[in-house]
Amino acid sequence: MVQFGGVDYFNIESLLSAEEKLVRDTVRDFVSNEVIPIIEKHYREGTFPSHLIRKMGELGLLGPTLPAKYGCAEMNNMSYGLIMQELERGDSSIRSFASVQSGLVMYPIFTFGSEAQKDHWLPKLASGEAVGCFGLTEPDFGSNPGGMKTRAEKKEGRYVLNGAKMWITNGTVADVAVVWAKLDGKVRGFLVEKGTKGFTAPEMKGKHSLRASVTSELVFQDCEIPEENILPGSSGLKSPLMCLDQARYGIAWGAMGSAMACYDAALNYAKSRVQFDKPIAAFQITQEKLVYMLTEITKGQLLVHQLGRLKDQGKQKAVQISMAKRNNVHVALEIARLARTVLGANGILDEYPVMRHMANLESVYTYEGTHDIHTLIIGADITGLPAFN
Ligand code: TGC
Ligand code: FAD
Repeated sequence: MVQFGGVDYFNIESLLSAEEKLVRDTVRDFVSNEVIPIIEKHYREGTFPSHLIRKMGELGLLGPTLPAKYGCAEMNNMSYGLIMQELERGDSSIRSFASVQSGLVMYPIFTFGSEAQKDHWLPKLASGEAVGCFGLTEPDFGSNPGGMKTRAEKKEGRYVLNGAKMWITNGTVADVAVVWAKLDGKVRGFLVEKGTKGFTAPEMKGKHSLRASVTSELVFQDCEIPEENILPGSSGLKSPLMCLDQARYGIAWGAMGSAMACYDAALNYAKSRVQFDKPIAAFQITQEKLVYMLTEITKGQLLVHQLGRLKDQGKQKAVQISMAKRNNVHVALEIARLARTVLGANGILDEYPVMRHMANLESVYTYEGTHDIHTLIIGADITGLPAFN
C-alpha cells in the first residue's frame, strides 16, 4: 500500500512545531496501518472496531489536552486538531469515538466534576479502559436542547432520573454516560454508570451513515444514582454547550481529514484511469474538480490552523468554532461528492473510501449543531438579530 503523504499545498506544515508534526505523523501511521485495512469490513457489518480503543489510549489520543496527572498526554489544541484530522482520514466513526470520549466526556468531568469524579474516571477514560458517552439530544429536542424533558429529582441521598435521549454515540458500549437533565428547571450534568437499575441503552440500527459507530438511545425509568454523581460545577445549558465547543473544534479539523482522503483517491484515480486515449486527469473538467477540492482543503486547513492557535492562546470564540465546523464539513461533503464523480461507477464501490466518507459526512453535517444552526449562530452574531424562532 502506498503511504499517504498528506495534502498540504500551502506548506502549512512549516507552521507546525516538531512536536505537533510528530503527533500528526504518529496518528497518520496508526490510521494507515490499523484503521484503513479494517474499516470497510466494520462499516459493512455495522460494528465499531473496539480493539482500537486501548491502542488509542496508549498513543495518548483520548483526552489529549488534559493534565498528565490524570494519565493524559497534556498536548496543545493544535495537536488535538491534528489528531482529529488524521483519525477522520480513516473514518468519521473513529474521530467520533475520540471526540466524544475526549471533548464530551472527559472535558465535562474535568471542567465540572468533583476531584473524586476526576480521579476515578479520567485515568480510565484516558487509557481506554473505560468508554463514555454524552446524552444531550432527545427524541423531541435536537437543535433546541434547552427544551429537554429529561428530569432529575432530588431524593434522600440520591437523584432519580426519568426521560430518554436519542442518537447517542457510544451509548450501548459506554461504562459511564454524561447525562444532561433538568433539576428544578435548570440543566445539570449527571454521571450514570452502565448497569444502573432503571437505565438501558439500546443500540439504534438501520443507519446508512457512520455505520462503524455505535449509536444508541438512553432510557431512564426511575433511575436512581448516588447524590455524588451530579457534576457539581455544571450550571445551565451553557455547560453542555461548552462541551460542544470542544467537539465542534475537533470536527472542523476532522472534516479536512475526510476531504483529504477523498481528494487523494480522486487524484490518484484520475491519473491512472484512461478514457478517449488519455488519463481523465488530462481533461479540463476533471482538473477543475481537482482544483476546487484542493483549494477548499487549503482554505479549510488555514481556518482550523488559525483557530487552533487562537484556542491555544485561550482567545477563540464559540462563533469562530461554528464558522469552522460549518464551512469545513460543508466543503468536505462537496469534495466527497465531486470525488465520487471523478471515480465514475467505481466511486460507489467500497474498494475506494469515497462513498463511505460521503455517507459519514451526512451525519457530521447534522450532528454537533446542524449546518443551518451554525448559520443562525453566526448570523445572530454579525447582525445582533437572533433568527432561531
Ligand atoms: P442560548 O440562550 O443561546 O444559550 C444558553 C447559554 O449558553 C451560552 N452559550 C454557549 N456557551 C458556550 N459555548 C457555546 N457555543 C454557547 N452557545 C450559547 C449562552 O451564552 C447562554 O449563557 P447564559 O450564561 O446566558 O445562560 O441557548 P438557546 O436555548 O437559545 O440555544 C442556542 C443554540 C440553538 C445555538 C444551541 O442550543 C445549539 O447549539 N443547538 C444545537 C444543538 C447541538 O449542537 N447538539 C449537539 C448534541 S451532541 C452531538 O451531536 C454529539 S455528536 C458526537 C460525535 O459522534 O462526534
Ligand atoms: P432537528 O433539530 O429536528 O432539525 C431538523 C432540520 O430542521 C435540520 O435541517 C435543522 O437544521 C432544521 N432546523 C431546526 N431548527 C431550525 C431553525 N430554528 N431554523 C432553521 N432550521 C432549523 N446527540 C447527542 O446528544 N450525543 C451524541 O453523542 C450524538 N451523536 C450523534 C450521532 C449521530 C450519528 C447522529 C446522526 C446524531 C447524533 N447526535 C448526538 C444528535 C445530533 O446532535 C442531532 O441530530 C442534531 O443536533 C440535530 O437534531 P435533530 O436530528 O433532532 O434535527
